[in-house]
Amino acid sequence: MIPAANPAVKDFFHRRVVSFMGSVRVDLSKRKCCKKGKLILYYLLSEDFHFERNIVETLKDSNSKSKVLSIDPSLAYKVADLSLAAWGRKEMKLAENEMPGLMAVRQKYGKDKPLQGLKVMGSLHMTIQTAMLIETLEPLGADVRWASCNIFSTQDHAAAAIAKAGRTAVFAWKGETLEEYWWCTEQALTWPDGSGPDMIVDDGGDATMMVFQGIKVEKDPSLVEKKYDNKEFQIIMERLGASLKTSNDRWTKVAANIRGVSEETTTGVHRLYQMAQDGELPFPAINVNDSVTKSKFDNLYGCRESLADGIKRATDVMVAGKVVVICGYGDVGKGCGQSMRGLGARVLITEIDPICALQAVMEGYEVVTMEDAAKIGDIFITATGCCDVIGREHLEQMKNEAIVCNIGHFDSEIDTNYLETTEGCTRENIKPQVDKWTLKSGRSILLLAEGRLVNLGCATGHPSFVMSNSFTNQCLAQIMLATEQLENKVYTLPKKLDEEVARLHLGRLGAKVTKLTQQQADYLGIPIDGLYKPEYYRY
Ligand code: NAD
Ligand code: 9W4
Repeated sequence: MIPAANPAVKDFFHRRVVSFMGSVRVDLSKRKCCKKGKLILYYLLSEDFHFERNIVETLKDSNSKSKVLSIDPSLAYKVADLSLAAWGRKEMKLAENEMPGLMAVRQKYGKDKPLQGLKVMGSLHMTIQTAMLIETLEPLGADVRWASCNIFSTQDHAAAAIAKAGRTAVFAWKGETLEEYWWCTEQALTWPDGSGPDMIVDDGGDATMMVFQGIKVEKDPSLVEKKYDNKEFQIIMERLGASLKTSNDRWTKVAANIRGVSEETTTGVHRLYQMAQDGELPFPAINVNDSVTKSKFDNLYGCRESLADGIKRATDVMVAGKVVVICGYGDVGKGCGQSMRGLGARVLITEIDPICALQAVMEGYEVVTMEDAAKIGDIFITATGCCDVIGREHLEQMKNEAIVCNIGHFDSEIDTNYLETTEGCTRENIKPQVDKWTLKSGRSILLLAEGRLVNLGCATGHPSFVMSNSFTNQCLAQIMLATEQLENKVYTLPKKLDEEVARLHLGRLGAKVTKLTQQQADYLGIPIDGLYKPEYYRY
């Protein structure tokens, strides 16, 4: 047995076994002892062993070679490395000061416990900030299970802290395969008694999609026999096929029990409206994305901070005095512009929309085309949500060692395909997420995060304060789902709650909001305690 009193030894075994996880699987399934057998045996006897138990049994379909990782509802967690829990916990402690909205929710609703007895499943990036969200839902009474919504986005120390606390079941690690990802999602959707959640916190719509497709498959089992071009969809269908073998109404029952979902992002919200339009929304949904206190923080204030964070961590470049070209002047572009200008850059903007272009000019930026900007920029940032914004012709014209990155959602803004497929373009990896590409021009550029989101690839995304705003909206949405009878429609959070979220964050910043007198309220024709603006007001 590994001596419990010696954490260093325990940690050593822990790390070794985690790094041998692949071979552990093989050896256990063959019941054979390998070279590493002794080491593994020690570990199996230690108190921290939870990883491999029951995880990787395969359900072999007699008609196909597909493998489906089987579900174990009794499993408490699967994370990369439980020994990271103390680090995760320390970061969560620090986040308390920066997430005043969540702390206020704990205080305000902790006594009444509006989520008492309700099962909440989360499919949302398993980060430190999300760990803070989980630990806000818990004292409100929720029984929580969690998975990440992206195979790369888990912070393993955050997942470990949640696993170690032992209240919420968590299935998430950085670098999941797609098969593992969907296993994690189903694990989080399956309570130990086999039942599903009462409510879902979704980011991108994957948890909702699993339930939705589950119902579809139960209505039309032939769907699981088909072969799908989309690899990920094929994996989901194989999972649902396996589920269908044990029950032909599991997901229909799960959906019937769900009071609703609160959705975090544009993509997920889009999917929900689509389902609603087709008359197929299986339960009520709350669009958290479009709360002002979510979207402004995510797009404008969040990117204003995390863009510079990403560029600096990747390159250590001095921004002052440089020519920074920002493509797109929506909320994200506006934040990026402020950030770069704040550091002393000369900022140029490209835009297609005359209104946004005029806004940029009114802010004192130069508005130019990429054709003109390509030759003079030192740093290029795409923030359009569009495709082919920086093309091969622009890349070839750039100054030597120009920095090129994207902060928009999709990696289609920069023509990285040109770099990867053109003879004469060569890549030198400087460090993770930083590549020096030498082009046909003979000059080089520095491409960050392979053209994917630079603030997430090269840094840790938005600061906790930003996420506190988003996640406070999530908590209020969950309370709304728990306490109100809603129809199968997509709702936005009432503006009153948006105002409440803002109010909950003001105290931490030492701000004092002026209270209207009755006379002033009458004059403006609004109540003293809000709403302060009409629905159509653009903040
Ligand atoms: P937005 O629609 O408000 O702004 C995009 C702007 O780009 C618009 O003004 C549009 O006119 C302009 N545009 C479109 N095509 C263009 C082109 N070819 N050339 C120049 N300008 C063009 O959107 P937003 O809220 O600013 O978000 C922009 C992108 O950033 C989206 O993909 C969004 O999902 C993403 N986003 C990323 C993060 C992050 O953390 N990285 C956070 C929020 C949003
Ligand atoms: N993160 C992420 C991190 C690394 C990463 C393939 C290898 C989004 C929102 C929040 O997506 C997120 N590495 C990738 S993709 C990828 C994605 N790859 C791609 O090649 C590298 C993500 C929300 N958020 C914050 O912004 C701060 N706290 C939060 O919870 C988190 C992560």
